[in-house]
Amino acid sequence: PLADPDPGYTGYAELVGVIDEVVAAHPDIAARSVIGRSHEGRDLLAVKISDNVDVDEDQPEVLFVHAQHAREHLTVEMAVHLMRLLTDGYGGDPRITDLVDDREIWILPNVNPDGSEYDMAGSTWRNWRKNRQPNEGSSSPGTDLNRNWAYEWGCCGGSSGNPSSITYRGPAPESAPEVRVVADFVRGRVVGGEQQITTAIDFHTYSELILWPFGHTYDDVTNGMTREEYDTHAALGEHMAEANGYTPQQSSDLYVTDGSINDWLWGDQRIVNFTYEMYPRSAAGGGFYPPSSVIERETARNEEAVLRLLDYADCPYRIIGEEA
Ligand code: 0X9
Ligand code: ZN
Repeated sequence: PLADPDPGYTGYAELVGVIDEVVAAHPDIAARSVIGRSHEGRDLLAVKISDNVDVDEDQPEVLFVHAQHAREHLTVEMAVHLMRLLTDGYGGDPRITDLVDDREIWILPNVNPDGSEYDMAGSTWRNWRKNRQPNEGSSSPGTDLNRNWAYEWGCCGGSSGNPSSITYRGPAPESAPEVRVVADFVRGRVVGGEQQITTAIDFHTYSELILWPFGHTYDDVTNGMTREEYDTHAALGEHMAEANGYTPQQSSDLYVTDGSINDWLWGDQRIVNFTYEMYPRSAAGGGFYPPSSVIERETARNEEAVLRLLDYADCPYRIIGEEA
């Protein structure tokens, strides 16, 4: 049986409090905005971290997405850790200072708050993955947000058309309000015809993996990805994995998925991007519910890997020796 909800994990109200505290303590480099609302009406928040935070400067932008899957609570802790690392480190740590000065960093600390709250609200964890949107003609609620993105949606046997499945793709791409809001946010970062976000990580648990697109096909080179583009993802994935000890691989090597954020961010928006599957490596380490005593260690573990991505965000292709 699953253990009781562990009060060491950050619920939605507490998360909003942490965000407000970070922004209040560092108003010159941290700002929050409401980018939309969840199905149940919770604010979907974005935290921007950069110097001159209230100005849209012409700097490479980096996106971090957390908690598409409700029960993967360690990913919310990862967002909290990154907010604190990048703000507390500013002015003292020269590497962090330079990256905050020269990048615009977007952290979406919980894109599925309805699901996370539901997962935490009982006397035991509920093992919930999807959002909490009702499904017409079914008593099973919820869409798997990471099967609802509008690139090759439902193409390839990597999602389910059955509302009771944990990988239900929804009735149409972007039918989940949470996906629509985040997709609109990302599309909104196209300025002067150019997508400002160059690189991204979508945080999940568990298995200790760094995954890159595509998930809908086993092929590495496709109509949507050249050899150079594939090699860039692989090299950057391996460079980050060297720092955190995760296993780097193409996402379809895990299993085929369609409608994932990874495939959309690359296939539709040309953002070099990765899925991190955080701690633990296997179910024996606690699966989706490791004790909160591991939070500090397992979020700090990704600091160097994240800083490497921020570093390469000016031109990810330079990791394979290409200019553009
Ligand atoms: O199935 C998923 O959505 C992810 N695994 S999880 O256990 N966190 O649910 C893996 C997604 C990897 N595939 C792609 N990103 N395409
Ligand atoms: Zn997940």
